Amino acid sequence: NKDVEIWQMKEKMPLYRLKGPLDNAPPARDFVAALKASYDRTALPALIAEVKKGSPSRGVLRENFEPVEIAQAYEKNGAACLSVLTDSKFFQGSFDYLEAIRNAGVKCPLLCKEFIIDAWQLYYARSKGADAVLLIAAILPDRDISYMLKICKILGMAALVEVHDEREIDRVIGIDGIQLIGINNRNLETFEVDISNTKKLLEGERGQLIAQKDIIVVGESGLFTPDHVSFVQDAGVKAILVGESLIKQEDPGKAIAG
Ligand code: IGP
Repeated sequence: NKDVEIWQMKEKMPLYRLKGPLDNAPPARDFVAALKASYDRTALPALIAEVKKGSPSRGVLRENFEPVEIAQAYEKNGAACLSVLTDSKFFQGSFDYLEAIRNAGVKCPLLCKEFIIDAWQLYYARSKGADAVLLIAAILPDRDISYMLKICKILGMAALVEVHDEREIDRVIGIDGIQLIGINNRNLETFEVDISNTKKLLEGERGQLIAQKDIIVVGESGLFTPDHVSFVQDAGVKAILVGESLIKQEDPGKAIAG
C-alpha cells in the first residue's frame, strides 16, 4: 500500500539528501494568484486542467498518453493551472511527468496530485517542481493538515485541501492559513459523482464564512459540460478541476477553447 511505497521512497531519498534537489528546483510559482488572475480576467471559474492517464473507476482514459504535449496544449488554450497525477498505484501517474512538464517550459503553476500522508512527501513534491499539493481531509487529521500547511508555506507551495461532505468542510474552514478548498463531487468510496454536492456544501452560512475568509473554492470531478460549469459557478466556486472530460478528447487543448 501507500505507506510502504512512501517508506521505500524515503529510504532512497531521505530528507538530508533532498536539500540539493530542493535548492536546485525551479522556484515555486504562485498557484493561488494564477487562479485569482484568471477568474478576475474572465469572470469564469479558473481552470485547473488535469494530466491524468487513468483512474481506478474508469481504467485507462487515454491510450496515447503524452503528458508534456497535453500540458502544453492545456496551457496554450487558457488553463490557469495544471494538475498532474503523480500517484502510480491507482492513477498510473508519475513524478517524472511532473518534472518533465516543468522542464519543458510550461509556465502554469503545477499541482502535485498525490495521496499525501507524510510531510516528507511535501519536500519531495517541491524538489520535483510542484507549486501546490493536494491534502485530502478524509485521510488527514486536522493537526496534520495544519502542520502540512505550514511546511507548504515555507516551501512556497499552495495547498488544495479536499473535502467531500459537510463534516469535512466544517473541519477545514477552521484551520489557520487555509486558502484553497476543493469540493470533490466524487465519493471516494463509491466512485459516484454528483455535482450538486458542491452546491450542498456551499449553501447558507457556510458559503458566507468561506467568502469572508477569502478562501477560494475549487469544484472537483464530474464536470463535463458548460452547464455543469455554470452550475458550480452559481454555487460559489471560483475555480474548477477537470480531468476526464478533457483528457478523453482527441485534442484536449481544443476541448478547453470549445
Ligand atoms: C478530476 P474528473 O472527473 O474531471 O476526471 O476529476 C479530479 O477531480 C479527480 O481526478 C480527483 C482526484 C482526487 C484524483 C479529485 N480528487 C484525489 C485522485 C485523488
